[in-house]
Amino acid sequence: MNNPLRWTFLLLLAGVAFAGKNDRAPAAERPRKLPPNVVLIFADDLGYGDVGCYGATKVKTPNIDRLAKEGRRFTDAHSASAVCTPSRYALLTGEYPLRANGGKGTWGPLPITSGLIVDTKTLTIGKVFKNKGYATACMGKWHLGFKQGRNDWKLPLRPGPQDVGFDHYFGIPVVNSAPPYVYVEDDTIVGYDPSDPLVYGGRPVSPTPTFPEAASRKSPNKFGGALKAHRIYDDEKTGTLLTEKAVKWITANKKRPFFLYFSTPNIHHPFTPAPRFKGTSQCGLYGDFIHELDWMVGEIFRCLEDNGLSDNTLVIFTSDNGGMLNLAGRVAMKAGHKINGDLLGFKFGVWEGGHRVPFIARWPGKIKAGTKSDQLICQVDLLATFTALTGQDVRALKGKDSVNILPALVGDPEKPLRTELVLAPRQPRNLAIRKGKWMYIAARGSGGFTGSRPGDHAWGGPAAAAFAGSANSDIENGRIKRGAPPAQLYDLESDLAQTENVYREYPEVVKRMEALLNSYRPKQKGDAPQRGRPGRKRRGKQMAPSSEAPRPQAAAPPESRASRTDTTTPNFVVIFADDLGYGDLSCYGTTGVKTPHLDTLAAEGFRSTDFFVPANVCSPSRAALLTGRYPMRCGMPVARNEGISKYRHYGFAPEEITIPELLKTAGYRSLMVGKWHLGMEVEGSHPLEAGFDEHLGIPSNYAPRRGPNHNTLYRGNKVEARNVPCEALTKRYTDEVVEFIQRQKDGPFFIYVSHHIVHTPLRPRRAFIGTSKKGRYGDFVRELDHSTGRIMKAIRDAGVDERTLVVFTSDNGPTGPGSSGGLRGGKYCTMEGGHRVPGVFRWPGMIPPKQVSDVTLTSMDLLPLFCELAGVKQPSDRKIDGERILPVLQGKTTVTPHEFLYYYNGTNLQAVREGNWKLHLPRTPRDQPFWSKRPSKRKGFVTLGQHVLFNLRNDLGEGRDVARQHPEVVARLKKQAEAIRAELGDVHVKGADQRAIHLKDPQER
Ligand SMILES: [Ca+2]
Ligand SMILES: [Ca+2]
Repeated sequence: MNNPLRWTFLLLLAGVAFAGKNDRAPAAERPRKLPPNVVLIFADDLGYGDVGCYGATKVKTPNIDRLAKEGRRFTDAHSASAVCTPSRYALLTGEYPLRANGGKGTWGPLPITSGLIVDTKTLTIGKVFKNKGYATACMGKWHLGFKQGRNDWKLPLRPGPQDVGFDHYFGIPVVNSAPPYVYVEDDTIVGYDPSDPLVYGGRPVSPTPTFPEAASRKSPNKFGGALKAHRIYDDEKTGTLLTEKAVKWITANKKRPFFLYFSTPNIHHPFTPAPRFKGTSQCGLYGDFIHELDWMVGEIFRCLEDNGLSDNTLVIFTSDNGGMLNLAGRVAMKAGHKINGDLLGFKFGVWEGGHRVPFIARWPGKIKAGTKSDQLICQVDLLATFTALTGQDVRALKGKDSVNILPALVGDPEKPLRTELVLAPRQPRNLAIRKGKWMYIAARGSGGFTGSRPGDHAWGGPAAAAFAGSANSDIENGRIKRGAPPAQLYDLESDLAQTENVYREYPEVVKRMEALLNSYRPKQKGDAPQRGRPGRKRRGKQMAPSSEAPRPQAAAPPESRASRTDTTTPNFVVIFADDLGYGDLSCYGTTGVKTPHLDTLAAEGFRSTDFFVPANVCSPSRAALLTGRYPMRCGMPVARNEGISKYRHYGFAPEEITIPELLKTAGYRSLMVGKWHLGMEVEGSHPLEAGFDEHLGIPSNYAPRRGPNHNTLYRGNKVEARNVPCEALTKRYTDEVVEFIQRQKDGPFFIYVSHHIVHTPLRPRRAFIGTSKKGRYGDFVRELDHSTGRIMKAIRDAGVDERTLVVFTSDNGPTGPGSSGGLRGGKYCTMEGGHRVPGVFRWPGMIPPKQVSDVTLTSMDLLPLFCELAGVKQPSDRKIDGERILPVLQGKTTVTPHEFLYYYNGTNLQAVREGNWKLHLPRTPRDQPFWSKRPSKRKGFVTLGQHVLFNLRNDLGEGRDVARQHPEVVARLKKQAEAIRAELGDVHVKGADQRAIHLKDPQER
């Protein structure tokens, strides 16, 4: 097979015009040579204007420029996506990223725990070379996952690079800005010690170098253990180490044809060049990191020369996507460095700056030195190109989007090699297509970063255009104009900087481009989610499905959303009150307080009279809402107390998957404002680490005993203001929400407003004092109502009323002056007063108005509901306790999807409910959490010697024990209690599906 004659023959067969006019080497000599080696240098986030031969003046890149001087520079080369993972997927597989994941596509950066997303059976660039007996290696950043399904980081890390075409791998397994901060070699962790495994979510997290803010973001570690491996990992040594490894590998393989995929972490944030490069550029760390990259290129080149390989090696230099306007990027731009040249936009976005990248090829004697090509090419083409280069039949490639561009490397074809090119941003709906001079983008904006403030790490999109000196006819004052065309068309021949959206001038072109783009989109099955999908199981009778029954089919994948019209892509707003009782709003019957805005919300939508929260105190209720899981399941069954040191490590488990994390996969932007109470200062538990893109709030309750930061307002990780009066908070939060809605009206967005109202201290703003007949408590509720009115007005003003689902509820029952609406008990107990709260849903046109419903729903149902409506698949690797409630909200069924409800007081299982039956279980004060050990009026049963059964149908106040009349019900629910105790645990029982609680004696203070 490796007969060189055959190789040459096949090469000619593949149509490669090897010997250009200036190639003096007689063809007859060539068979004596080895096939060419290939070194692919793949930079990270290196923009179109980031190197000297593409116009940079504030950095010096002599080695990269030399490649151009001795080779060919392309001006219209693209990464297939503006995002790392999908771009790499396309490079390796020769397939558009929208084909990944069995047609669901890959759009964003791959999560830390993702399995390998390259099918081990598919042809990759590595396999193309291996087929021809090449030695192959990947050195550097991988970011395509390891292992099958989910990566638990247990060794060996297979399948991995070695299963998709690389004999050898060394490098950074995910990305230099995200954990684990260890090196991986082949399928093992460098410095791995079996007695100290690497544990995702392990506490304490293992140390890793940190850098000043100027280096831009490096995410906190999320792994514990593997201390030695963590010690070996050093950001500032990575560039040097990778280069040494590459040089060593080339030298060892110089006798064979070889392929090196050298995937540098430069210049992805954090910007951590070796100290010797610091201060060497004229544009800060950003430029210094480019200098290190240039040095790396020079070292590889020198190694080729030293080994006599430089003539017979094709070197390709390119980048996985455009430049990013992170802090270092901004500093560089201010110093006069144009990271993406004159192109519009940045990394993640589909404007040219996001994916038009440097692309240089050097191959002495084959590629004419010092030339330039304007051919439209893409990295997805390297698969076919390498296939042709190695004399294999390009026509045999099946299911690939790769075009052989070898003719554009070694010759000057007159005709374009590519007739069209699909280009992907972060947001599926902004998918774009290039054909000739036309670039069509299927939605408004760039579909990339949406950071709107110059201080945002991910500043980008319209908001950052002016800063980069760009102008665009759709943008006004940093936003997409009202009335801008719904999609974009650019003539890149006359307007490479994309200043003018000519969508309205060329309707025929738009139509043609749209049709062409749609031909690439995954085929649609089913219709808009609210009408249900084929394959979804309808629930039968109420009691039929057990908790083991198959869960409803997951909703359609995100990309199907992309092709829906905007009106069916809802925004989600969750307004979450604190300690607000079932009877505290006028629409739920309160007296002495008027809540007209909330009453309108209910009247215009769906009001639940049986809305269950699975906790009777703050933190667990919040964890359950965000994860769709019982607090015991997600490891957060009791409230945090920031003022007590034992809660130091007790936070929101990073392993949990949250609503904003899921919605992010469908292009949602999420805001959290208000009280977090899930451990803002615990590693991995901050709102930004739980998936929110933006955050403004205080850590927990507004109470001096909650520590010195109880009145510190944070924006993300930064202090926004200290010593903020409680009275000011609600207005501040509401202002933030209103501003966010205005800014994000092009959506989709998710807002979680977590009020302090009506938790103590009862301190409404002055304007509300005396506005109710229930003192400060009622006045505070009035302020909550007023805030809700402002949010609803902002939604209307933004024109998104008909595509916004608003949910209002509370985290647990009332204290002191609050009203449980006739229910027994309140906060801190498992009577209905502790767990049944207001629940209101409003979405004009989708949820019929004036509905009052007693169908049991829970706060855990929000995650499945939002996933379904956003077209996002629910996590399938874990139990989600929330159920599908859309048919209930739409009045199509009155059957609850919940067979049983479980009432925990902290870690103590105290009651089980089935339909109207509620069985209270025996307990002692020792079982109780500290807040319920002593009897008081609203604490329900502190001690219970035997089972007590209530029928809520006619005894909602839980007053008449009917256990003796219904022994069969008692027996059934006792059995169910045992089953759930085994699954979720109890005070002295560790459940089979219970996450470890990072807290000693959780029931004790
Ligand atoms: Ca990148
Ligand atoms: Ca609360």
